[in-house]
Order: sequence, then C-alpha cells, then structure tokens
Amino acid sequence: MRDIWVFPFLFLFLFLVSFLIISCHLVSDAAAAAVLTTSSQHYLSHINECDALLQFNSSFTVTRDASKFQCDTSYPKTASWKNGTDCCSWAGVTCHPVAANRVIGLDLSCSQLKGTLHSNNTLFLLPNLRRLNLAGNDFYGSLGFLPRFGIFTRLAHLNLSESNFFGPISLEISHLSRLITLDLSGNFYLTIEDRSFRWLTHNLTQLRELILDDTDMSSISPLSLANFSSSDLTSLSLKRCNLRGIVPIDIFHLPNLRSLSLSSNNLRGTLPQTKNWTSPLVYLDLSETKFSGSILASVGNLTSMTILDLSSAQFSGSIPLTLGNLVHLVHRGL
Ligand SMILES: *[C@@H]1O[C@H](CO)[C@@H](O)[C@H](O)[C@H]1NC(C)=O
Ligand SMILES: *[C@@H]1O[C@H](CO)[C@@H](O)[C@H](O)[C@H]1NC(C)=O
Ligand SMILES: *[C@@H]1O[C@H](CO)[C@@H](O)[C@H](O)[C@H]1NC(C)=O
Ligand SMILES: *[C@@H]1O[C@H](CO)[C@@H](O)[C@H](O)[C@H]1NC(C)=O
Ligand SMILES: *[C@@H]1O[C@H](CO)[C@@H](O)[C@H](O)[C@H]1NC(C)=O
Ligand SMILES: *[C@@H]1O[C@H](CO)[C@@H](O)[C@H](O)[C@H]1NC(C)=O
Ligand SMILES: *[C@@H]1O[C@H](CO)[C@@H](O)[C@H](O)[C@H]1NC(C)=O
Ligand SMILES: CC(=O)N[C@H]1CO[C@H](CO)[C@@H](O)[C@@H]1O
Repeated sequence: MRDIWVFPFLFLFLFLVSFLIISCHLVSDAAAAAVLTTSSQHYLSHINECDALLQFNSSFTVTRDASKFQCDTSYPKTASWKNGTDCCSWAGVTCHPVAANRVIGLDLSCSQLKGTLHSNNTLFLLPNLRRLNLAGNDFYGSLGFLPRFGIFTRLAHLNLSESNFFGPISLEISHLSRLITLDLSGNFYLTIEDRSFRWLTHNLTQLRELILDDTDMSSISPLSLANFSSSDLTSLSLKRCNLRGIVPIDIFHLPNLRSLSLSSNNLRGTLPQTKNWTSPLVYLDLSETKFSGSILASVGNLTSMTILDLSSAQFSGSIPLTLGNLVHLVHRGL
C-alpha cells in the first residue's frame, strides 16, 4: 500500500527536479547569449565601421586632378588603407580613445578622391563622427548637403569646402546642433536658401566658425546675418556669395566676433556711428561692397585689428587720425 502512494510523489519530484535543471540551463543559456550578443555587437559594429570605410573608398577613384586646383599639396590618404587590418590605424581615420570600435574622425581632405557621393553611401553608416573633412576632392554630381548628413548629430567640425557639391543644401543641416565649425566654401554651385539658413542660425547654438565663401546665398535676407543664436560666433566669412540688401548694424555688435568678411557682395550698410564703438574684431573686410557713410574716430578703438579692408566700398569723408591707434595693423585698404 505505502509503496503505491510513494510512487506518484517520487515521479512528481523527479519531474520537478528535471524541470528546474532544464530551466536553469535555459536561463544561463539566455544570459550567455546576451553576453555574446553585446560583445559581438561591439565586434560587429567595429567590423561594420571598417567595412563601411572600405566600401566608401571603393565608391571613388583616385586621381591627382581631383585635388589639383583646390590644394597646395595633396596625396591619396586612402592608398595606405588595407582590407583586413584595423581601420583605426589607417591614414585619416581616428577612433574613440576608449571605445576603440567607434570611428569618430575622418580627414580625407586633399586626397585626390573623385566620384559622386550618393545618399546610399556607406559613409552614412558612421554615426559617431565628431570630425569630418572631405575638403579639396572632386565629388562631382553630388547633390548639395544631402539630407543623410543629418544623421551626423554628433559632428562638431564639418569641412566640405572646394569639393564640387552642387544644388541646395538640405534643411537637415539644422540637425547638426553640435557643430562648432562649418566650412562649405568654394562649392560654386551650392545654394543656401533662406529657410535652411534661418534654421542653421537658430539651431546651431555652439557655432564658432562659419565659412560659406563662393556659395550662392542670393535668396538670403541680410537681416538674418546678425541673427545667430550662438553667442560664441567668432568668425563669419561670406565672400562673393551674391548677397544683396541692407546689413543690420547689429552684426558689428556680435559679442565675440573677431573675423568678419562680407567682401564682394551687393550689400549696403554703415559702420556703427557711435563714439564708443568697441569690439573684439581683428579682421574686417568690407571691400567691394556698397557700405557707405563716414568712418568715425571710434574705429581707433578697435586696437586689436590686424587687417582692415574698406577698399572699393562707398565710404565718404576723411580718414580719421585715430587709425594710427591700430598699431597691430598689417594690412589696410581704404
Ligand atoms: C575585404 O575582404 C573581405 C574578405 O577578405 C572581402 O569579402 C571584401 O569584399 C573585401 N572588401 C573590399 C572593399 O575589398
Ligand atoms: C580603395 O579604392 C581604390 C579605388 O577604387 C582601390 O584601388 C583600392 O584597392 C581600395 N582600397 C582598399 C583597401 O580596398
Ligand atoms: C546608390 O545610389 C545610386 C544613385 O541612386 C545608384 O546609381 C547606385 O547603384 C546605388 N548603389 C548601391 C550600392 O546601391
Ligand atoms: C577646410 O579644409 C581645407 C583643406 O584642408 C582648409 O584649407 C580649410 O582651412 C579648412 N577649413 C576650416 C574651417 O578649418
Ligand atoms: C533643431 O535641433 C533640435 C535639437 O537638436 C532638433 O531636435 C530639431 O529637429 C532641430 N530642428 C531642425 C529644423 O532641424
Ligand atoms: C531671428 O531669430 C528669431 C528667433 O530665432 C526669429 O524669430 C526671427 O524671425 C529671426 N529674424 C530673422 C530676420 O531671421
Ligand atoms: C555707447 O553709447 C550709447 C549712446 O550713444 C549708449 O546707449 C551705450 O550704452 C554706450 N555703450 C557703451 C558700451 O558704453
Ligand atoms: C573705450 C574707448 O577706447 N573709447 C574711445 C573710443 O574712441 C573715441 C573717439 O576716439 C574716444 O573718445 C573714446 O574714449
């Protein structure tokens, strides 16, 4: 009798034990799998970033002509890249100092690259980039500032100067709210439209250097030229941008502006007409504009000035003697 009662309990006990053993295995398998996934994801993302660079490389040809007119010296940095080696050691590539699986910098300026950058390019699989410099190459046929550039939300420095981009820059430029320097100069067929520019000045709150020489800004209202939300703006260069209209006097009161060039635009305006004008400006170029009015004695307050070019503008009256106060001046055009 007793044995008959024990048997089902024993069976149940064995069943429970084996269930526990199996589920323990399942749990530890799951844990092991989780560990594997994170480490292999790290590994994979590294492989993927190096791969992305290799594929990026293979979308271009290398030819001296591509950097011939833009660069004093050029050499093909990608020539030293080798499939199967760690891309962190390749010329022009910088990886994160701690998380060494992340590419955070790519400097291929003046590297003789020639080809079209499409929005499906694997360059856009490098979301951790802080610095990107593709200046001085020939990306002929590459449309403006592709919307895909908007994925680089961590970028602090972007340089696409003299690289043959064309068409309107897309609104996505305003996603790059951590940009400190932006150089799009020398792309003669690149247009910067009013809406994009207004978002740019509004959203790029860390901006210090903005260089847009030789781009087409003909649709921009000069009113927005003094409307930067970044109080750190130190350098603004807009030479030959096809700008027209009246520049607000506020541009001369941007608190940290040290370098300003509005040269060769159809712009009107005056210098500040107050006796107490002070400013950190060291470089001011208003040559070949329609700036007019008198040059007041207070210009002599700008004692750090090294380059002052007011030539071929429409200033009137006599040249103030206080200009002699500008003892650091190395170039002046009046
Ligand atoms: C790099 O090498 C791997 C394996 O050797 C190959 O599958 C891949 O296509 C190569 N990539 C390029 C861009 O040559
Ligand atoms: C980089 O691209 C060039 C031109 O397409 C090619 O000749 C070279 O083999 C590529 N380098 C690597 C490492 O794949
Ligand atoms: C990338 O896009 C361009 C233009 O749309 C196309 O010609 C090219 O074949 C695409 N490349 C790949 C690898 O899908
Ligand atoms: C952008 O790169 C070009 C070419 O290397 C260089 O001449 C220029 O000074 C750079 N712009 C900035 C803002 O550093
Ligand atoms: C402006 O920046 C914010 C914060 O980075 C972002 O969420 C927003 O989409 C940006 N606006 C535009 C128009 O890009
Ligand atoms: C200046 O910026 C403010 C705030 O971003 C905006 O409301 C205003 O329309 C801007 N003015 C011009 C002329 O762009
Ligand atoms: C400069 O003078 C104007 C009046 O001409 C005055 O409103 C302003 O506060 C003065 N600024 C400084 C920095 O003294
Ligand atoms: C702060 C400063 O240097 N102010 C001078 C600016 O220039 C005018 C005219 O030369 C002087 O009167 C101010 O003292």
